[in-house]
Amino acid sequence: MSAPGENLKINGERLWDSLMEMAKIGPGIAGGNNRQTVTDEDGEGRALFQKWCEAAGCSMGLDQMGNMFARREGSDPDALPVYVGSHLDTQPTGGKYDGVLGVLGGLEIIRSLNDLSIQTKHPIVVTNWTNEEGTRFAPAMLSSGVFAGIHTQDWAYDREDAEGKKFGDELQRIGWCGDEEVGARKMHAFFELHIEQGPILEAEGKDIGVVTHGQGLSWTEVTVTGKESHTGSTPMPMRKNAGLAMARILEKVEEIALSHAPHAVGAAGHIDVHPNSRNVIPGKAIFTVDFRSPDLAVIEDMEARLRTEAQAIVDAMGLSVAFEKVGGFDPVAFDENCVQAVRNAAERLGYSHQNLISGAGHDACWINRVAPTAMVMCPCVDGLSHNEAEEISPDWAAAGANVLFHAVVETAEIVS
Ligand code: HGY
Ligand code: MN
Ligand code: MN
Repeated sequence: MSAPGENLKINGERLWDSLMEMAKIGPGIAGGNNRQTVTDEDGEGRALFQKWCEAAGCSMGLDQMGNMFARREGSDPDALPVYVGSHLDTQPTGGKYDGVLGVLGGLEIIRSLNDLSIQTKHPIVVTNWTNEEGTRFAPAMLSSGVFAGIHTQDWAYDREDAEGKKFGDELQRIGWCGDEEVGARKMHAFFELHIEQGPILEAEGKDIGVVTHGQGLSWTEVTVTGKESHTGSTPMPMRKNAGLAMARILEKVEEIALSHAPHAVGAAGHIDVHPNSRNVIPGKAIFTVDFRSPDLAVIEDMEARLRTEAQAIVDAMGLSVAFEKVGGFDPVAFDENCVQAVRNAAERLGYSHQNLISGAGHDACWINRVAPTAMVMCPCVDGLSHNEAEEISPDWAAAGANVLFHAVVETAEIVS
């Protein structure tokens, strides 16, 4: 298989312009983005992506979870395509690059192949996976999860947001529910470019992360029930304060994660107290505990200790607690051949690089179940992400896209 020459590069300026153009859709309030899944803004971003893909000569497929597939033909139409992509949906206070760099980096590969009149044997398909973030509709990576056979489509359609709207209804409402059966597509390989969302590459002075593994994730929704009462006239010993119980449980979450230092992490990002009134003792607290580790046994230990410790806390306070596992996946080892294609590309192009375990979850973690998969990462400033101040440099974006370009083209096999 002929490897692409080291002077084969993408057009970094065009990629950067496209990133900035997409960032105008669903703007945040502090310079980032709020383009949450299956909102009208998501629909606008999809339309812009489709317009760009069609201008680059691609045909667009759309499945019943709204996953988008922009196809560039290869010399052998029967060869399984090489897929490349990520997600266009963002957190409510998201950055401009999380997910988007991987989708538009894939489009930039198509544009560059067109510029250079290069044909590959395998078709290349650029993908936008619906609802990677899992912030409006849990869990994260919902649609790549259906594609990989992890979730049923009916279960996914029934997921509800905080206003009780269903995922399937919202997908229909924005007009991006396709006809294709989800998961029917077969892949020769899948590659995803993503910002690191952590501090390691920048701290180590490396341009590229060769992602060998992804850490596992566990989301447990905890519901603590106490008793609403007056914050002024209820004597302290008589209170059944669900908010206080939650605070004590979250202290334990921190303790449990730190007991597995340095790799395990734990926190609650989603927290609701009811009735959330200034002068009512919370009668209910609902929060989602997010545990992660590269080691499955550690995740299982943290999940078990959460339940034991939380039960002991509420028992001592005369309250009650319920648990629901609302998301999770085991640690992931990516395909060695695909990982080597990423490493070869970084070396050929002369980029500093190191092996990396992904701290965040990605669609690639599920697609790795159904196709040979690997990821390319570039640094982000201060390792900051899921924050509107998320930032990368144009050089980092170009480096990541160039490595992605070479890994994809080497795997898709240049024929002319
Ligand atoms: O939660 C995650 O790791 C991803 O950013 N959705
Ligand atoms: Mn992401
Ligand atoms: Mn994210």
